Amino acid sequence: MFAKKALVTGITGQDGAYLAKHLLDNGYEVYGTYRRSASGTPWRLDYLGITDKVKLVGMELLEFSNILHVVEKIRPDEIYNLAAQSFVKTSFDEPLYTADVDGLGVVRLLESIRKIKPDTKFYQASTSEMYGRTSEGKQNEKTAFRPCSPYAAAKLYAHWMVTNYREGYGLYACSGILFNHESPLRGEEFVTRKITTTLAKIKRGKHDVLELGNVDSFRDWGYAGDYVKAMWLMLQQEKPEDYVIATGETHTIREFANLAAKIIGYNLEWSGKGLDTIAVDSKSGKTLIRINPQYFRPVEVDVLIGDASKAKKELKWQPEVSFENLVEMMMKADFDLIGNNFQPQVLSA
Ligand code: NAP
Ligand code: G4F
Repeated sequence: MFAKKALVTGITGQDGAYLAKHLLDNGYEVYGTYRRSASGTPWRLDYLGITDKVKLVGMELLEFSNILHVVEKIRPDEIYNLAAQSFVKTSFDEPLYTADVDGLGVVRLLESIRKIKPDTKFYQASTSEMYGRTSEGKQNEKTAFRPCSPYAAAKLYAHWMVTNYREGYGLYACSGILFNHESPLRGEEFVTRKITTTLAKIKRGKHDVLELGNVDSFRDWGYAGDYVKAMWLMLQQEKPEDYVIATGETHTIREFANLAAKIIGYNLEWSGKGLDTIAVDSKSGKTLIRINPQYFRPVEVDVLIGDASKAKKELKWQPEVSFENLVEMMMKADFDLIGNNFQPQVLSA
Protein backbone atom coordinates (compact mmCIF):
# COMPACT_ATOMS: atom_id res chain seq x y z
CA MET A 1 0.00 0.00 0.00
CA PHE A 2 1.52 3.34 -1.06
CA ALA A 3 1.35 6.46 1.12
CA LYS A 4 0.55 8.79 -1.79
CA LYS A 5 0.76 9.03 -5.57
CA ALA A 6 3.18 11.58 -7.04
CA LEU A 7 3.74 12.68 -10.62
CA VAL A 8 7.20 14.12 -11.33
CA THR A 9 7.59 15.87 -14.66
CA GLY A 10 11.16 15.83 -15.98
CA ILE A 11 12.07 12.70 -14.01
CA THR A 12 14.98 12.06 -16.38
CA GLY A 13 16.68 15.30 -15.26
CA GLN A 14 19.00 15.85 -12.31
CA ASP A 15 16.35 16.95 -9.79
CA GLY A 16 13.74 14.52 -11.12
CA ALA A 17 15.99 11.58 -10.31
CA TYR A 18 16.87 12.73 -6.79
CA LEU A 19 13.28 13.68 -6.01
CA ALA A 20 11.97 10.33 -7.26
CA LYS A 21 14.41 8.57 -4.94
CA HIS A 22 13.31 10.74 -2.01
CA LEU A 23 9.62 10.07 -2.71
CA LEU A 24 10.19 6.32 -3.06
CA ASP A 25 12.05 6.35 0.26
CA ASN A 26 8.96 7.99 1.77
CA GLY A 27 6.62 5.28 0.52
CA TYR A 28 5.18 7.05 -2.51
CA GLU A 29 3.96 5.51 -5.74
CA VAL A 30 6.06 7.52 -8.20
CA TYR A 31 5.09 8.30 -11.77
CA GLY A 32 7.57 10.24 -13.86
CA THR A 33 7.26 11.83 -17.26
CA TYR A 34 9.79 11.50 -20.04
CA ARG A 35 9.76 12.81 -23.57
CA ARG A 36 8.98 10.16 -26.12
CA SER A 37 11.34 11.95 -28.49
CA ALA A 38 14.23 11.50 -26.04
CA SER A 39 16.84 8.92 -26.91
CA GLY A 40 18.98 6.78 -24.64
CA THR A 41 18.40 5.28 -21.24
CA PRO A 42 17.24 7.11 -18.10
CA TRP A 43 20.87 7.06 -16.91
CA ARG A 44 20.28 9.15 -13.79
CA LEU A 45 17.56 6.77 -12.57
CA ASP A 46 19.92 3.88 -13.33
CA TYR A 47 22.69 5.64 -11.34
CA LEU A 48 20.39 5.84 -8.31
CA GLY A 49 19.16 2.26 -8.85
CA ILE A 50 15.48 3.23 -9.14
CA THR A 51 14.61 2.76 -12.84
CA ASP A 52 12.48 -0.30 -12.10
CA LYS A 53 10.77 1.33 -9.14
CA VAL A 54 9.24 4.32 -10.94
CA LYS A 55 6.46 4.25 -13.52
CA LEU A 56 7.44 6.17 -16.63
CA VAL A 57 4.80 7.91 -18.74
CA GLY A 58 5.38 9.83 -21.97
CA MET A 59 4.51 13.53 -21.71
CA GLU A 60 5.40 16.66 -23.63
CA LEU A 61 4.83 20.06 -21.96
CA LEU A 62 3.98 21.64 -25.33
CA GLU A 63 0.99 19.33 -25.83
CA PHE A 64 -2.09 20.17 -23.75
CA SER A 65 -4.09 17.07 -24.73
CA ASN A 66 -1.14 14.98 -23.68
CA ILE A 67 -0.97 16.60 -20.23
CA LEU A 68 -4.73 16.33 -19.69
CA HIS A 69 -4.60 12.66 -20.53
CA VAL A 70 -1.72 11.98 -18.09
CA VAL A 71 -3.36 13.86 -15.20
CA GLU A 72 -6.70 12.16 -15.89
CA LYS A 73 -5.12 8.72 -16.03
CA ILE A 74 -2.89 9.01 -12.94
CA ARG A 75 -4.96 11.36 -10.77
CA PRO A 76 -1.94 12.16 -8.57
CA ASP A 77 -2.03 13.54 -5.02
CA GLU A 78 1.04 15.67 -5.77
CA ILE A 79 2.60 17.00 -8.98
CA TYR A 80 6.19 18.25 -9.04
CA ASN A 81 6.81 20.20 -12.23
CA LEU A 82 10.54 19.92 -12.85
CA ALA A 83 10.43 19.64 -16.64
CA ALA A 84 11.87 22.64 -18.44
CA GLN A 85 14.29 23.89 -21.04
CA SER A 86 16.64 24.64 -18.16
CA PHE A 87 19.81 25.89 -19.84
CA VAL A 88 19.98 29.70 -19.66
CA LYS A 89 22.36 30.09 -22.63
CA THR A 90 20.08 28.06 -24.93
CA SER A 91 17.18 30.34 -24.02
CA PHE A 92 18.88 33.21 -25.86
CA ASP A 93 19.00 31.05 -29.01
CA GLU A 94 15.52 29.55 -28.54
CA PRO A 95 13.44 32.22 -26.75
CA LEU A 96 10.05 31.19 -28.16
CA TYR A 97 10.53 27.50 -27.46
CA THR A 98 11.71 28.33 -23.94
CA ALA A 99 8.68 30.57 -23.32
CA ASP A 100 6.34 27.85 -24.53
CA VAL A 101 7.81 25.04 -22.41
CA ASP A 102 8.86 26.96 -19.29
CA GLY A 103 6.03 29.51 -19.29
CA LEU A 104 2.91 28.17 -21.03
CA GLY A 105 3.75 24.57 -20.16
CA VAL A 106 3.12 25.41 -16.52
CA VAL A 107 -0.28 26.93 -17.31
CA ARG A 108 -1.20 23.79 -19.22
CA LEU A 109 -0.46 21.79 -16.07
CA LEU A 110 -2.34 24.19 -13.80
CA GLU A 111 -5.38 24.13 -16.10
CA SER A 112 -5.31 20.33 -16.14
CA ILE A 113 -5.31 20.25 -12.34
CA ARG A 114 -8.11 22.81 -12.14
CA LYS A 115 -10.28 20.89 -14.59
CA ILE A 116 -9.55 17.32 -13.52
CA LYS A 117 -8.42 17.10 -9.88
CA PRO A 118 -8.28 20.47 -8.10
CA ASP A 119 -7.15 18.94 -4.80
CA THR A 120 -3.82 17.92 -6.38
CA LYS A 121 -0.93 19.69 -4.69
CA PHE A 122 1.40 21.39 -7.18
CA TYR A 123 5.09 22.29 -6.92
CA GLN A 124 6.65 24.59 -9.51
CA ALA A 125 10.41 24.76 -10.08
CA SER A 126 10.99 28.50 -9.93
CA THR A 127 14.53 29.84 -9.99
CA SER A 128 16.95 32.38 -8.57
CA GLU A 129 17.56 33.44 -12.19
CA MET A 130 14.32 35.44 -11.80
CA TYR A 131 16.22 37.88 -9.55
CA GLY A 132 18.57 38.54 -12.46
CA ARG A 133 20.33 41.88 -12.20
CA THR A 134 19.09 42.56 -8.72
CA SER A 135 20.88 45.30 -6.83
CA GLU A 136 19.79 44.13 -3.39
CA GLY A 137 21.90 42.08 -0.93
CA LYS A 138 20.84 38.51 -0.20
CA GLN A 139 17.72 37.55 -2.13
CA ASN A 140 14.64 36.35 -0.26
CA GLU A 141 10.92 35.89 -1.00
CA LYS A 142 10.38 39.68 -0.86
CA THR A 143 13.22 40.70 -3.19
CA ALA A 144 12.09 42.30 -6.46
CA PHE A 145 12.59 40.25 -9.62
CA ARG A 146 14.60 41.61 -12.54
CA PRO A 147 14.94 38.73 -15.01
CA CYS A 148 17.60 39.12 -17.68
CA SER A 149 17.30 36.06 -19.90
CA PRO A 150 14.41 34.55 -21.90
CA TYR A 151 14.65 31.59 -19.49
CA ALA A 152 14.23 33.81 -16.42
CA ALA A 153 11.37 35.79 -18.00
CA ALA A 154 9.51 32.58 -18.92
CA LYS A 155 10.03 31.17 -15.42
CA LEU A 156 8.81 34.43 -13.88
CA TYR A 157 5.61 34.30 -15.94
CA ALA A 158 5.08 30.74 -14.69
CA HIS A 159 5.85 31.86 -11.14
CA TRP A 160 3.10 34.50 -11.23
CA MET A 161 0.66 32.08 -12.84
CA VAL A 162 1.19 29.69 -9.93
CA THR A 163 0.38 32.58 -7.56
CA ASN A 164 -2.65 33.41 -9.68
CA TYR A 165 -4.07 29.87 -9.57
CA ARG A 166 -3.45 29.72 -5.83
CA GLU A 167 -5.20 33.02 -5.14
CA GLY A 168 -7.84 32.81 -7.87
CA TYR A 169 -8.90 29.17 -7.69
CA GLY A 170 -7.65 28.09 -4.27
CA LEU A 171 -5.26 25.46 -5.62
CA TYR A 172 -2.53 24.17 -3.32
CA ALA A 173 0.12 25.49 -5.68
CA CYS A 174 3.52 26.78 -4.66
CA SER A 175 6.89 27.69 -6.09
CA GLY A 176 10.32 26.89 -4.75
CA ILE A 177 12.75 29.64 -5.71
CA LEU A 178 15.81 27.44 -5.85
CA PHE A 179 19.34 28.73 -6.23
CA ASN A 180 21.85 26.73 -8.28
CA HIS A 181 22.15 23.14 -7.14
CA GLU A 182 24.55 20.60 -8.51
CA SER A 183 25.64 16.97 -8.16
CA PRO A 184 27.39 14.20 -10.07
CA LEU A 185 24.10 13.92 -11.99
CA ARG A 186 24.25 17.54 -13.26
CA GLY A 187 24.08 17.96 -17.05
CA GLU A 188 27.54 18.47 -18.60
CA GLU A 189 26.51 21.76 -20.21
CA PHE A 190 26.29 23.51 -16.80
CA VAL A 191 29.52 25.12 -15.63
CA THR A 192 30.18 23.04 -12.50
CA ARG A 193 29.89 19.67 -14.20
CA LYS A 194 31.67 21.01 -17.28
CA ILE A 195 34.60 21.90 -15.03
CA THR A 196 34.72 18.59 -13.16
CA THR A 197 34.24 16.38 -16.18
CA THR A 198 36.76 18.27 -18.35
CA LEU A 199 39.42 18.48 -15.64
CA ALA A 200 39.00 14.74 -15.09
CA LYS A 201 39.56 14.14 -18.82
CA ILE A 202 42.64 16.36 -18.81
CA LYS A 203 44.06 14.56 -15.79
CA ARG A 204 43.43 11.20 -17.46
CA GLY A 205 45.21 12.43 -20.62
CA LYS A 206 42.04 12.44 -22.71
CA HIS A 207 41.54 16.18 -23.23
CA ASP A 208 43.77 19.20 -23.64
CA VAL A 209 42.29 22.36 -22.19
CA LEU A 210 39.07 23.56 -20.49
CA GLU A 211 37.41 26.51 -22.25
CA LEU A 212 35.06 28.71 -20.24
CA GLY A 213 33.17 31.99 -20.59
CA ASN A 214 32.72 34.49 -17.75
CA VAL A 215 34.70 33.12 -14.80
CA ASP A 216 33.91 36.09 -12.52
CA SER A 217 30.18 35.59 -11.91
CA PHE A 218 29.11 34.48 -8.43
CA ARG A 219 26.67 31.65 -7.74
CA ASP A 220 25.12 30.25 -4.56
CA TRP A 221 25.73 26.54 -5.18
CA GLY A 222 24.12 23.79 -3.11
CA TYR A 223 23.68 20.04 -3.44
CA ALA A 224 20.67 18.80 -5.45
CA GLY A 225 20.07 15.92 -3.03
CA ASP A 226 19.45 18.47 -0.25
CA TYR A 227 17.24 20.69 -2.41
CA VAL A 228 14.71 18.06 -3.50
CA LYS A 229 13.89 17.48 0.18
CA ALA A 230 12.76 21.10 0.37
CA MET A 231 10.47 20.60 -2.64
CA TRP A 232 8.76 17.74 -0.86
CA LEU A 233 8.47 19.67 2.42
CA MET A 234 6.73 22.55 0.60
CA LEU A 235 3.87 20.21 -0.34
CA GLN A 236 3.52 18.86 3.23
CA GLN A 237 2.51 22.19 4.82
CA GLU A 238 -0.95 23.32 5.92
CA LYS A 239 -1.06 26.07 3.32
CA PRO A 240 0.84 26.66 0.10
CA GLU A 241 3.57 29.27 0.11
CA ASP A 242 6.68 30.11 -1.89
CA TYR A 243 10.14 29.54 -0.43
CA VAL A 244 13.72 30.50 -1.29
CA ILE A 245 16.10 27.53 -1.08
CA ALA A 246 19.78 28.44 -0.94
CA THR A 247 22.98 28.02 1.08
CA GLY A 248 23.60 31.73 1.77
CA GLU A 249 27.18 31.47 0.44
CA THR A 250 28.39 32.64 -2.94
CA HIS A 251 31.49 31.71 -4.96
CA THR A 252 32.94 32.55 -8.36
CA ILE A 253 33.51 30.13 -11.21
CA ARG A 254 37.25 30.61 -10.60
CA GLU A 255 36.85 29.45 -6.99
CA PHE A 256 34.94 26.36 -8.08
CA ALA A 257 37.64 25.54 -10.64
CA ASN A 258 40.49 26.15 -8.15
CA LEU A 259 38.98 23.73 -5.66
CA ALA A 260 38.11 21.09 -8.24
CA ALA A 261 41.64 21.26 -9.70
CA LYS A 262 43.21 20.96 -6.25
CA ILE A 263 41.29 17.77 -5.53
CA ILE A 264 43.02 16.01 -8.45
CA GLY A 265 46.46 17.45 -7.68
CA TYR A 266 46.61 20.63 -9.77
CA ASN A 267 47.37 24.10 -8.44
CA LEU A 268 45.81 26.79 -10.62
CA GLU A 269 47.53 30.14 -11.12
CA TRP A 270 45.46 32.71 -12.98
CA SER A 271 46.87 35.49 -15.13
CA GLY A 272 45.77 37.84 -17.91
CA LYS A 273 42.57 39.87 -18.30
CA GLY A 274 39.30 39.46 -20.19
CA LEU A 275 39.60 37.10 -23.14
CA ASP A 276 43.32 36.65 -22.40
CA THR A 277 42.68 35.16 -18.97
CA ILE A 278 44.31 31.76 -18.47
CA ALA A 279 44.87 29.35 -15.59
CA VAL A 280 48.11 27.38 -15.51
CA ASP A 281 49.02 24.45 -13.27
CA SER A 282 51.91 25.88 -11.24
CA LYS A 283 53.56 22.47 -10.90
CA SER A 284 53.70 21.43 -14.57
CA GLY A 285 53.33 24.81 -16.29
CA LYS A 286 50.48 23.36 -18.40
CA THR A 287 47.66 25.71 -19.39
CA LEU A 288 44.48 24.10 -18.07
CA ILE A 289 41.87 26.83 -18.60
CA ARG A 290 41.41 29.53 -21.23
CA ILE A 291 38.52 31.80 -22.22
CA ASN A 292 36.33 31.25 -25.28
CA PRO A 293 33.88 34.09 -26.08
CA GLN A 294 31.45 31.49 -27.41
CA TYR A 295 30.47 30.75 -23.82
CA PHE A 296 29.53 34.32 -22.88
CA ARG A 297 25.86 35.30 -22.72
CA PRO A 298 24.26 38.45 -24.18
CA VAL A 299 23.33 39.46 -20.61
CA GLU A 300 24.92 38.00 -17.49
CA VAL A 301 23.62 37.56 -13.94
CA ASP A 302 26.67 38.70 -11.99
CA VAL A 303 25.87 37.70 -8.40
CA LEU A 304 23.35 35.37 -6.79
CA ILE A 305 23.19 34.72 -3.05
CA GLY A 306 20.06 33.54 -1.31
CA ASP A 307 18.52 33.96 2.10
CA ALA A 308 16.64 30.76 3.01
CA SER A 309 15.60 31.90 6.53
CA LYS A 310 11.91 31.33 5.85
CA ALA A 311 12.50 27.72 4.73
CA LYS A 312 14.77 27.10 7.71
CA LYS A 313 12.14 28.40 10.11
CA GLU A 314 8.94 27.03 8.60
CA LEU A 315 10.07 23.89 6.77
CA LYS A 316 12.88 23.08 9.21
CA TRP A 317 15.03 22.65 6.11
CA GLN A 318 18.70 23.31 5.83
CA PRO A 319 21.48 22.34 3.44
CA GLU A 320 23.71 19.53 4.63
CA VAL A 321 26.45 19.45 2.00
CA SER A 322 28.96 22.33 2.08
CA PHE A 323 30.42 24.00 -1.01
CA GLU A 324 33.77 22.25 -0.43
CA ASN A 325 32.12 18.84 -0.03
CA LEU A 326 30.01 19.41 -3.13
CA VAL A 327 33.02 20.20 -5.30
CA GLU A 328 34.88 17.20 -3.90
CA MET A 329 31.90 14.89 -4.47
CA MET A 330 31.55 16.00 -8.11
CA MET A 331 35.27 16.00 -8.89
CA LYS A 332 35.83 12.53 -7.43
CA ALA A 333 32.77 11.11 -9.21
CA ASP A 334 33.96 12.42 -12.58
CA PHE A 335 37.54 11.31 -12.02
CA ASP A 336 36.27 7.77 -11.36
CA LEU A 337 33.80 7.88 -14.24
CA ILE A 338 36.34 9.05 -16.80
CA GLY A 339 38.82 6.43 -15.58
CA ASN A 340 36.39 3.55 -15.78
CA ASN A 341 34.05 4.32 -18.57
CA PHE A 342 35.26 7.10 -20.83
CA GLN A 343 33.05 8.07 -23.76
CA PRO A 344 34.48 10.89 -25.91
CA GLN A 345 32.00 13.75 -25.98
CA VAL A 346 32.02 17.21 -27.53
CA LEU A 347 31.14 19.93 -25.04
CA SER A 348 29.16 22.41 -27.04
CA ALA A 349 27.53 24.39 -24.25
P1 NAP B 1 17.44 19.23 -16.15
O1 NAP B 1 18.44 18.24 -15.63
O2 NAP B 1 17.75 20.02 -17.36
O3 NAP B 1 16.08 18.40 -16.42
C1 NAP B 1 15.03 18.96 -17.16
C2 NAP B 1 13.97 17.89 -17.43
O4 NAP B 1 12.93 18.49 -18.21
C3 NAP B 1 14.48 16.68 -18.23
O5 NAP B 1 13.87 15.52 -17.74
C4 NAP B 1 13.97 16.99 -19.63
O6 NAP B 1 13.77 15.85 -20.43
C5 NAP B 1 12.63 17.62 -19.30
N1 NAP B 1 12.06 18.43 -20.41
C6 NAP B 1 12.69 19.40 -21.11
N2 NAP B 1 11.86 19.91 -22.04
C7 NAP B 1 10.68 19.25 -21.92
C8 NAP B 1 9.44 19.31 -22.61
N3 NAP B 1 9.25 20.14 -23.63
N4 NAP B 1 8.44 18.47 -22.22
C9 NAP B 1 8.63 17.59 -21.21
N5 NAP B 1 9.80 17.47 -20.54
C10 NAP B 1 10.81 18.29 -20.88
O7 NAP B 1 17.03 20.25 -15.02
P2 NAP B 1 17.25 20.18 -13.42
O8 NAP B 1 18.58 20.76 -13.09
O9 NAP B 1 16.88 18.83 -12.95
O10 NAP B 1 16.17 21.25 -12.93
C11 NAP B 1 14.83 20.84 -12.66
C12 NAP B 1 13.93 22.06 -12.74
O11 NAP B 1 14.36 23.03 -11.77
C13 NAP B 1 13.94 22.80 -14.07
O12 NAP B 1 12.63 23.29 -14.26
C14 NAP B 1 14.91 23.95 -13.86
O13 NAP B 1 14.58 25.00 -14.73
C15 NAP B 1 14.64 24.28 -12.41
N6 NAP B 1 15.76 24.83 -11.64
C16 NAP B 1 16.95 24.20 -11.62
C17 NAP B 1 17.98 24.72 -10.83
C18 NAP B 1 19.32 24.04 -10.76
O14 NAP B 1 20.29 24.69 -10.30
N7 NAP B 1 19.43 22.77 -11.12
C19 NAP B 1 17.76 25.89 -10.07
C20 NAP B 1 16.51 26.50 -10.11
C21 NAP B 1 15.50 25.96 -10.88
P3 NAP B 1 14.96 15.19 -21.33
O15 NAP B 1 15.70 14.28 -20.40
O16 NAP B 1 14.23 14.48 -22.41
O17 NAP B 1 15.80 16.33 -21.84
O1 G4F C 1 26.08 26.60 -14.81
P1 G4F C 1 25.37 27.67 -15.53
O2 G4F C 1 25.03 27.42 -16.95
O3 G4F C 1 24.08 27.96 -14.64
P2 G4F C 1 23.09 29.22 -14.56
O4 G4F C 1 23.11 30.01 -15.81
O5 G4F C 1 23.39 29.94 -13.29
O6 G4F C 1 21.67 28.50 -14.48
C1 G4F C 1 21.45 27.37 -13.63
O7 G4F C 1 21.01 27.82 -12.38
C2 G4F C 1 19.73 28.50 -12.40
C3 G4F C 1 19.42 28.92 -10.96
O8 G4F C 1 20.01 30.16 -10.70
C4 G4F C 1 18.69 27.54 -12.94
F1 G4F C 1 17.47 28.13 -12.93
C5 G4F C 1 19.06 27.13 -14.35
O9 G4F C 1 18.10 26.18 -14.84
C6 G4F C 1 20.43 26.46 -14.32
O10 G4F C 1 20.32 25.26 -13.60
O11 G4F C 1 26.20 29.02 -15.46
C7 G4F C 1 26.66 29.53 -14.22
C8 G4F C 1 27.61 30.68 -14.48
C9 G4F C 1 27.08 31.76 -15.43
O12 G4F C 1 27.43 33.01 -14.93
C10 G4F C 1 27.84 31.51 -16.73
O13 G4F C 1 28.00 32.65 -17.55
O14 G4F C 1 28.79 30.17 -15.11
C11 G4F C 1 29.16 31.03 -16.17
N1 G4F C 1 29.97 30.27 -17.13
C12 G4F C 1 31.27 30.57 -17.45
N2 G4F C 1 31.71 29.72 -18.37
C13 G4F C 1 29.59 29.21 -17.86
C14 G4F C 1 30.69 28.86 -18.63
N3 G4F C 1 28.43 28.52 -17.89
C15 G4F C 1 28.36 27.44 -18.72
N4 G4F C 1 27.22 26.73 -18.73
N5 G4F C 1 29.41 27.07 -19.53
C16 G4F C 1 30.60 27.74 -19.52
O15 G4F C 1 31.54 27.41 -20.25
